[in-house]
Amino acid sequence: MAGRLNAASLAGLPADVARPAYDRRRLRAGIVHLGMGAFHRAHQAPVTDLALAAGGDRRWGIVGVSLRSPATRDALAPQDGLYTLSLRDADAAGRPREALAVIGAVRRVLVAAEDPAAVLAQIAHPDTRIVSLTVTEKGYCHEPATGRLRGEDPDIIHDLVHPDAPRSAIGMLVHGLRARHAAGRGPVTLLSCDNLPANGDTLRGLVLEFAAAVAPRLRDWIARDCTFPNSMVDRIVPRTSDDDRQRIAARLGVADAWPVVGEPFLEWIIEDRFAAGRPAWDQPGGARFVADAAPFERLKLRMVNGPHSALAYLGVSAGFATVSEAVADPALRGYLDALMRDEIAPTLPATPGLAPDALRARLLARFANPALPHRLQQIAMDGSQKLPQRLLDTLRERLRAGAGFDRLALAVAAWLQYLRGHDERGASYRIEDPLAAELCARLAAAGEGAAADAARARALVGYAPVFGDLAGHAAFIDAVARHASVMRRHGARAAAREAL
Ligand code: CS2
Repeated sequence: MAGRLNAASLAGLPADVARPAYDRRRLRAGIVHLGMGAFHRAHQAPVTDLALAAGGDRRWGIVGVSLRSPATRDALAPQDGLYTLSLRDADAAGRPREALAVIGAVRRVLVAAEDPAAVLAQIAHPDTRIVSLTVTEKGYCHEPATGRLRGEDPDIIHDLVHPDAPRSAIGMLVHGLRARHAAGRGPVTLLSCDNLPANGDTLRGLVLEFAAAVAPRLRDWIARDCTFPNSMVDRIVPRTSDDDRQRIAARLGVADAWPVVGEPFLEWIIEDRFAAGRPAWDQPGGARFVADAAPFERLKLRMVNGPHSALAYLGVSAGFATVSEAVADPALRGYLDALMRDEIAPTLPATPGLAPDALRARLLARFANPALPHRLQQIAMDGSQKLPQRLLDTLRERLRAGAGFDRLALAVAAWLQYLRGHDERGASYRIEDPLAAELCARLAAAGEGAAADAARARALVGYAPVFGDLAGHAAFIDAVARHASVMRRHGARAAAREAL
């Protein structure tokens, strides 16, 4: 490919590729975003593009921050921050189709590991009004079961004594706000866009806990003047593959080193509590501002992410690679539908305008999207950080109501099997999880084989950082052990059929 996507090649792109409908040169940098992964670039950045195109308010360009890797910066710098968003699904005949749009909202990308001072200065910059985050669940350095800061986290310990070179997102935020406060600049909004329960409140708790250890006056300023709206984010965004790069370059006629690929579906619900203004993100196809995001976020975590994780663990065990392959299996699909219908949906508030049956059908259709190879292993990673809000809160609510929880227990049993590190056919894989070492050591101590099913279930559920107060729940542990035994002997699909 001869050319490269950048400001100069933009005008020559094919007519069916959408592009920024505003003058990028006049953009100020009102948003600092920590975590420049594919999700941000396929979700908040395109919605910011809609807002920029809709009005004359040029304050809302994005300065992205990668905490560690320079890869995104290296890909986007030669492209003037431009990249392609590809939205893929299938037409009525099942043929893949793809809509391309070049996104212009990202001004530039900083790499914190190379130059932390530049990030702190950007947070303190007078133009900055919003600092948003997609750093994944584990990026909050909190204990999943309680939401409290993990004081023993090496990055947190480091950041308390190295205020000029923080490594963690929390350290970066607090030391950036310290510089901002010291310079007498106004407050900002801190906007979490990760799949955590009450993500804004959770972030606020962690930031204040860390700030209190830095300086009580700083803590008080943040608590009084900065805001932390809760938000719900939803769009399926698999990791970009080299196939994606090649296909997209062929359509653009120039190379794009890092396009992002997602489904057309998008939801973003944000509490309208901003300390220093916000973009008009509420464009058609964009975000919705609400007073209370809690019902939306509960619905999303339980009904989208819960089944996603359940399918990931069962699907990997059964030897499937992608979500669409796994959900095409009648046993897994039937189980997922029953899990949603009988055990998850009853814990949720009614959604105005969307019947529970329609919600389930929509979700299964999103998972079945044949044009979007979404690897199960991507979802399976970091289970210790995901299960509490995706499956265990639902389970607690079922227990409180004296209602059945057998299918939720199968999802936990599937995680237990997953943690063996190999599937039913013996193919092994790496377990990516910040708590993998502790979890695997506990399970290894419990043994393997027929006699160990109950001990392994007890060892897993007894792990308080993930399971909290569920640790001693005998009926739950029995159910997990029973399903794990079926999975071990007859496989994930048999276990799914039995749970129907
Ligand atoms: C997925 C989510 O990777 C995962 O754990 O469950 O990223 C999921 O695709 C999104 O939350 C959908 O909005």
